[in-house]
Amino acid sequence: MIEIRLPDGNTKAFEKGTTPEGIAGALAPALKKKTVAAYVNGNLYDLNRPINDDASIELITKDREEALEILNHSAAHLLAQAVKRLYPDATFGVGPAIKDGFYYDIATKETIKEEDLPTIEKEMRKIVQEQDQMERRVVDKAEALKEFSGDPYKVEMIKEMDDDEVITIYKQGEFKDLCRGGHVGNTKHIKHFKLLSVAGAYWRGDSDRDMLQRIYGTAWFTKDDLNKYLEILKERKERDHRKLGKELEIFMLDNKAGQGLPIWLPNGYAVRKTLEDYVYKLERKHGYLHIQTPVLGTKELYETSGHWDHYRDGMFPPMEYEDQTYVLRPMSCPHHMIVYNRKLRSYRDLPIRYAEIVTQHRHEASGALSGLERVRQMTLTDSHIFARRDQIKSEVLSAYNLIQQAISDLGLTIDYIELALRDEAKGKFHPDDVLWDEAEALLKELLDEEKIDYKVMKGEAAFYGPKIDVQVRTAMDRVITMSTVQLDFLLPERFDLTYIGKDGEKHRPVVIHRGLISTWERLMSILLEQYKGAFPTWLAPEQVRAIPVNLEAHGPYAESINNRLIDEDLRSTTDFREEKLGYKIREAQTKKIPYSLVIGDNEVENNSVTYRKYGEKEQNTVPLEDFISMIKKEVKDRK
Ligand code: TSB
Ligand code: ZN
Repeated sequence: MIEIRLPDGNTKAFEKGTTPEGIAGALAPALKKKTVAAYVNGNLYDLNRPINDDASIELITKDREEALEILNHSAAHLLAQAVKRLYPDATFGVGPAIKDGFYYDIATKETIKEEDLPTIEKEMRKIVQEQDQMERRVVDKAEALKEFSGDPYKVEMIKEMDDDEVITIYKQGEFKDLCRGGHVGNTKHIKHFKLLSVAGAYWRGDSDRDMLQRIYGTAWFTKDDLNKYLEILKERKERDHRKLGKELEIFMLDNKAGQGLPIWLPNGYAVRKTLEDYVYKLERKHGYLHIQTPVLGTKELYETSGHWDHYRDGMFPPMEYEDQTYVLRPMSCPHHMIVYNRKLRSYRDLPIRYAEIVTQHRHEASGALSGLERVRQMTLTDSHIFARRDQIKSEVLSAYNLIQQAISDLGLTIDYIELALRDEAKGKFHPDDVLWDEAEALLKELLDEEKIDYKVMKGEAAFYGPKIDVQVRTAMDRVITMSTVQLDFLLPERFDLTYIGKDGEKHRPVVIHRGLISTWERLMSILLEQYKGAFPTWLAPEQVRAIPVNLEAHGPYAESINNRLIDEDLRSTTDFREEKLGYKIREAQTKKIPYSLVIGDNEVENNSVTYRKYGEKEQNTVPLEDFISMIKKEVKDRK
């Protein structure tokens, strides 16, 4: 017999070799049903793993977060087993649990397509019926290598393990997997699951290695939970900016035009232009000076800045032209340094805040590209602020406040702040530790003083300095870097920037890099998902569409309304197509236009409009002038 200590402090005697399942069952039948695995002396034990010595135990019940992870991890094994049955040549990479699901990376000769998933799922259900025990076995390295000799990816992982590492193999039916474990003990416990999608994934995330097929799935403890989750996924799909962007004709991507190089369509351009006007005005109010610099720069420029040494992976390859080598710029900072340096500066001139809507190009792995969210040509709401040291805090703070305001004007919310610091161990950054320490300490101090919570991200700094990254959570539940404030002592050195101080001596300014509301591309992806394509009036590509009931009788009045609205800086159109009125009204709704106007006799006679607001049932008739004031106020208030 062995003594098992329970979390309440009591101990109980059990047969040697009892399992977490056995213990749960002995305590209460209901508990057995709820238990998924256990911590035995703090170590994760499968539901069916024998306990051979005295121990303390903490059962993991279904209500705990890690229970779902254990279930999903077990489901990944189930998936692999089913795939191996259907595709006998399959070899396997890794198959972990992830948030709300699992995946497995698999290599097969025959490509696995989305249509194949139901067949695989059916095979998984068969295995569940078979009620296979998921048995754990400890092996040494030599044995592990022998067991997986047919699985090159597993062999690679085993070879990298320490010689004395405890290696475990899990076997269920005819299938075995290399795995650290934490399983539900028997395939019969995996009841409510679904395979979701298949995508390409490089082995070890390395684009120079094999491309495997990653099958995603999700597993839950109840049918209800599964259905709820599938409902959320459906909702997310409807919000997917790639889908909305196409339906609403915001942007397009075309492989012939180039991967990751989006084309902005008329509706997208209208929103982008509105945003640009908004940023321009906001920045002018806050003392920014707008400039425009080229998308191309000499390699020498980027050698001076350090981008060539530290950021080359993120750049397109250089091109030779006349006697020079040029690069597509990945960032605008070097140009802004040159603009600062064009004349002598005095301490009285600072701070100088150069702002630019910067088009730039970056190399992003093709697998990382995603709609507008991550692209290869992007246009950033950028700024570089040149300041004296005594101005750093107030400048960083006012940059941050402006970011806050812009995010709130757009109807978005900050999820959290990241403070990205260097990682000395990486050694990739500028060697001047004193400058780095000072820059990092300053940002920390500022966030602390302002009582702004933040997460420290070691190793995530830019090569030229630490940064504050503002994270926004999308409606698709992804966290994305939206805005950034970066403190830089390095580029001023590299470009030998100076100003003449009060003392008549030369001093070095600091540079604050600031991204206000990300790039138009990323921002648009977030806005589309946030609003499900139904933009608030101030941002809507088409704010008003005037539809005459009868072209001849009401067309001229509709046209005059349209012209009047355009003169008032509103984005208005008319629909004069030879289509049925009902069709036109419905289309204005599917295009999510905030105001559709139906113009008939009554309107012509009274110089009025009858409007219907997007998403509302009732119509209102008001004098034209009232309509104009109302909508203008709405735009002004950014409601
Ligand atoms: C703020 N030199 C600074 C600038 O002065 C800079 O470029 N910083 S950055 O590298 O962090 O990029 C600024 C912002 O661009 C990021 O915060 C992010 O919101 C956006 N961004 C970065 N890469 C991409 C991409 N591939 N696609 C779309 N947007 C991107
Ligand atoms: Zn910059």
